[in-house]
Amino acid sequence: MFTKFLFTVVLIDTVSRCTYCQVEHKFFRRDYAYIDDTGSFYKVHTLHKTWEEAKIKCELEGASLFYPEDDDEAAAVISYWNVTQPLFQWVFIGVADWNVKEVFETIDGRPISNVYDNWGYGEPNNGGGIEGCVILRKDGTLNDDKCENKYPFICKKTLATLQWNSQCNMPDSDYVYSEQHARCYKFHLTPRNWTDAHAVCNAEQSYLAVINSEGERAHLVDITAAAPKDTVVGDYLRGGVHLGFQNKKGWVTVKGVPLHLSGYSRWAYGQPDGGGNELCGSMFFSGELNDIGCFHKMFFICEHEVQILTEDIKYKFGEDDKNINDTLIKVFGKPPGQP
Ligand SMILES: [Ca+2]
Ligand SMILES: [Ca+2]
Ligand SMILES: [Ca+2]
Repeated sequence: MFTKFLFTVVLIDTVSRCTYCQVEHKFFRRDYAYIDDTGSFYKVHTLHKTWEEAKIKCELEGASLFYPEDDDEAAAVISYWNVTQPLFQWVFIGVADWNVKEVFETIDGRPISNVYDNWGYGEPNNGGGIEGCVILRKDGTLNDDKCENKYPFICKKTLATLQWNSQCNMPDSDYVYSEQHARCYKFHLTPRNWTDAHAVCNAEQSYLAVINSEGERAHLVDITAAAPKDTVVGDYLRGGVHLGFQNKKGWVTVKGVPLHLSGYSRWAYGQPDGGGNELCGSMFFSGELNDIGCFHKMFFICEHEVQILTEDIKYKFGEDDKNINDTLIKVFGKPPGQP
């Protein structure tokens, strides 16, 4: 009950006072909740994933796969999970024998005996000889399970490690604000295929960049020219970057706008030339557009629209204050603002 009260206090505080949020407002992302008792943010992921996929997903969100430090954190997080996803019986946690077989360590290399290690009866049993990843059951006990099974999971970010990018109003300090375009961009130097690039931008609360004007094209060309691309070795397609448009019975941006209505649609000479084989969008380093096979690994740029947090809260809880209040009552069991 005490924990529920603190959730409520933090959210109301955020709604009433926060404009461009800073660390002191205890805000990480709109999809993460802050638990005061543990000094950390958590998100219960509902899409089931393998242990490795879960670990990567948390990292893409700027967090890490949760594991309990101690009894108190296990209790606080299970209580939160009971409120938000009461049907989930267990979640993957950031503990596995990823280093030495049957020696369980956290994802940051700590022996499990140094953190929460309340194994269930008879566990870990390495069932079938293939159990190397740990799940936390709703009763608070641990079990080693198959890493390839797909389960829900929880990501965690500690307040102590939160660094706020105040210009972009987001926690990722790699995004750079452009005053002219009133938004932020991040040039990704890890080449990915178009679909993965799209997913990475989404995990960063952004989208694969869409050029909406000649000025924005010039800006993306400048960002691309400045990025230390030559240091990146490996097997990927050089000379262009993935952008947020694709051919879905016609070229359309990831914002759902036909490309020719988006404000910029200058194809490079002879492009598009791929027909059904090149269904994804990119630009050459010059800024002219090129259709490309979606499987090609390339650099890419994410675009982030700067929003104030009250908008974020509305996005999460509904359009008006009444919806926000109703949702808080439903989740936390008492009307906000009442003692
Ligand atoms: Ca087991
Ligand atoms: Ca844009
Ligand atoms: Ca092409």
